[in-house]
Amino acid sequence: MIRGFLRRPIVLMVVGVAASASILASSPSPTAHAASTSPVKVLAKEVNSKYVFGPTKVKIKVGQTVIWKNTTDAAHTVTSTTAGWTYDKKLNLKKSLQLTFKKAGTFHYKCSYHAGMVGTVIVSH
Ligand SMILES: [Cu+2]
Repeated sequence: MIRGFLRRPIVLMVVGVAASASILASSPSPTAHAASTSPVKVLAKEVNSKYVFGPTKVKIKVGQTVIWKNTTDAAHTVTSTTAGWTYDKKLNLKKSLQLTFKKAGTFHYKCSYHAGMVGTVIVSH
């Protein structure tokens, strides 16, 4: 009588552990991987009365995102100057753009409004 009463909760516990183990096995990428793909920020900013992107050059991994944030009092663009990469977006006042790079390569861009306002994203595996 007492043995039969005890057996049931133990069986339920084993089933519970097996179920949670299979959930863990099918869950997506671990924390370490997520950290390496966190977004990188590039600011549109004013330095010595000139608008610039800073950092001018960023290095990221495939699948990582670049966020351009406009901290200036003017509108800008992020416009590709690289063959095979079509990108031309307006970066309005106080706004951000974000783009996830899915291919390795070197991607140069400029602001269409301000000569010399350029940047580069280097994407590697
Ligand atoms: Cu600009």
